Amino acid sequence: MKTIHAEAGHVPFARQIEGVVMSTALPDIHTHLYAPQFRELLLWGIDELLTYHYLVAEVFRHLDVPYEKFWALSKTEQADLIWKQLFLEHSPISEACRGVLTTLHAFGLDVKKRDLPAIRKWFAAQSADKHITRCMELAGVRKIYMTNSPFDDLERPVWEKGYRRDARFQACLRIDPLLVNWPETAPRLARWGYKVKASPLNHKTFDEVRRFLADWTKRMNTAYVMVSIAPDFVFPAKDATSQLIEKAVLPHCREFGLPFALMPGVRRAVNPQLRLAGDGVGLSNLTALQNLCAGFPENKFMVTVLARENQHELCVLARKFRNLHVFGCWWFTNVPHLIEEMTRMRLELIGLSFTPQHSDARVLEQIIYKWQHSRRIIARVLVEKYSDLAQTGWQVTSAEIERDVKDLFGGNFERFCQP
Ligand code: HDL
Ligand code: ZN
Repeated sequence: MKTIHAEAGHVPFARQIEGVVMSTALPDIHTHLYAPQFRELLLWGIDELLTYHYLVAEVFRHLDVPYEKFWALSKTEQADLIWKQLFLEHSPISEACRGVLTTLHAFGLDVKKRDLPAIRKWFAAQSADKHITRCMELAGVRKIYMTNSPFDDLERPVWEKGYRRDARFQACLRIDPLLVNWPETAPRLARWGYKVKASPLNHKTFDEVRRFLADWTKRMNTAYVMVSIAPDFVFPAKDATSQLIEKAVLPHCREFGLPFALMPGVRRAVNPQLRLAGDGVGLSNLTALQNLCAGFPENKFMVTVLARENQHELCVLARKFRNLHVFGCWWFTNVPHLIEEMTRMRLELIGLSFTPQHSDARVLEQIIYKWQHSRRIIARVLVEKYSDLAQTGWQVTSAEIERDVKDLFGGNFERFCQP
């Protein structure tokens, strides 16, 4: 078995690790992308890239026009404004700006020409289905996990009509309205034929919510059940969120052998005038997560938290509970400095037993930059960690590096999902 010697300055060692990390194909376990059958729900192309809500938030820092004036512009006009402000009048230094350029460069487009009309022309010549495969190849993504909501009025009809599976895409059941807005969601379930009552919550309602979850789990063949939740989420508690989790969602996930994907820390609509770009972050009390993992050892929890300040405690909880799988650098933590800090912390505290990243891509081509940027950082941290190992005289083989990277890039997650 070939052993890699990590003497100082032994270039192949670092090169070898980088090569494995940059080339290992992986499942992207949380995105907002859709199979082409969902038609306009799948966003792609330069104007979608430029009007990504991350860039909308950033452009308003340079604009003093009323929010409504911006929203009244066409998608192309919004993209032109963002290109002018964030790329031409100020260097595109932010991670979201840089990401657009990384993506264009990966397609072989010459960004130094700064020729937006020419870029638009190139995208206009692409065909969606071939473009999907090309983006996945450039990103090294072998499967795209979608975010699928029965509560989305555009998406639900596609499922009810019957969606012809696309092997490149995996459905994931997203249930935020059920858990964070029960009073408004209960009447919707009732309209759909589920005998639920908004209040008082009783066994009949819990059973009917489970029937709803079972119907959609089977219709979607979902990989997990996911919710994003506010920083003030407490468990256990008498409120609808906690009661529905305890008496409907967790029993459902046990029955179907599904992970419950919990994403705490989002403060929705802190600035509603920014629309999708208006959400913020708050420090979560992870005692709720500790109580869930301890109280329901038969349930599997896959968790990513939004506040940087919660990351260390999440790693410590993962050391205590093997039914907790840590994943990704979510949203506001998906920036180089924090990806490096979080990946290093996780490797040092929980070894190789986690999934370092997901893209959260909303626009198809984003998987290219989100994965290229993250792979480089993860490779850099792994080179350092394997070098630390080599200082002890331990010699890691290339097969072991490939095994470890495959585990980080999908292997751990896919084993965690197995019923
Ligand atoms: O709730 C979520 O899944 C978040 O990822 C939000 O969709 C957020 O708007 C986002 O796109 N973050 O990257
Ligand atoms: Zn997301």
